[in-house]
Amino acid sequence: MDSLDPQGPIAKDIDGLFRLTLYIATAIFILVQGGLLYAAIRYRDRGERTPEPKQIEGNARLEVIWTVIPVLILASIAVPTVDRIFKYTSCSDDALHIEVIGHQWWFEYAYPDQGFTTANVLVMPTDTEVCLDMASDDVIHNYWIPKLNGKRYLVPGQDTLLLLEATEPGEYWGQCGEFCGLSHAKMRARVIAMTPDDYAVWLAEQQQVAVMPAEGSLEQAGLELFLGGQCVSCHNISGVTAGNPALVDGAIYGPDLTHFASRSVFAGAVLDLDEPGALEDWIDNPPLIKPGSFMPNIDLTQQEIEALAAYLRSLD
Ligand code: HEC
Ligand SMILES: [Cu+2]
Repeated sequence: MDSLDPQGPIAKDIDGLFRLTLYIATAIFILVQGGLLYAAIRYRDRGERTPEPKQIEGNARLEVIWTVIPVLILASIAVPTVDRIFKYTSCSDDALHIEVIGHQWWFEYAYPDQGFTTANVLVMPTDTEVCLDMASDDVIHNYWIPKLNGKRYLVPGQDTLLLLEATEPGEYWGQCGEFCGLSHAKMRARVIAMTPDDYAVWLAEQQQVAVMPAEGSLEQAGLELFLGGQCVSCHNISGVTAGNPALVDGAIYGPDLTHFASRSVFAGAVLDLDEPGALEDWIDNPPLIKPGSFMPNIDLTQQEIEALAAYLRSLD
């Protein structure tokens, strides 16, 4: 998460603005401090030998000069800044649209043209302008992927947008940039940029319904627990659950789990799916891992947890 290591054209453009300002400020610093040092040494008090300085009162030409120069300096920063502000507050017509919905404490991503929803990991193609249509389901959040662009607020009742573009395939880390409650620090984001070909494969996979476990397997037992218990009232699994809680107005719901195991990280991108026991610990007691989590501790037995985890791991 390093905004001084910009990746992609938007972040590099903004970084150019930062550097322009930094260079101008550095030049002014050297000039002003140099002048100050020069005056302090050249005109220091030499006791008896100090000549009486020339007394000056008012100088119209000097005053015009030291007003005009700062105006020009500020204008040289303001003009490109205002230009970028407008440039990055609207998307071009052929941009790829992805919706970002902020929740306490995870980011949901909807791909409206393909009709599926995912969470925590935003997948996008490289060399494509991606337009994030952002909203919040509860309080104010802030979407920030430092290597790809600056921050932008997610505000309840308001639509905001943020542009992302990556040139290199890879992982880019992010973090909610606005204090949003107890587990704000554990509300992270992961962006994965793929080549357009890989992205097309990923899209096709995400549009499939969930795989069904084999009859009599541990995964099958997990699926039954999932459908028979509370899980189903908050999570959608396409092809498995009857309704999608995200579509019920005002409902508290969790991430779509249809392709849960295709994501490297979960629970607000703070837990690693490859980490042994991480998923089991999460199912066992979510508020212990993320204070205040809206996924409750359901008091499951170790056996139930293992079956549920096995089932969730099969959802790739
Ligand atoms: C009251 C609603 C609710 C219930 C019931 C519930 N969950 Fe959740 N679940 C959530 C919320 C909210 C999150 C997101 C928590 C966070 O990241 O802060 C979540 C996150 C998860 C995640 C992580 C998903 C991801 O991609 O980040 C898994 C896995 C999960 N739940 C499984 C289950 C299982 C299994 C059950 C049943 C034993 C269950 N949940 C019951 C609300 C619920
Ligand atoms: Cu937040």
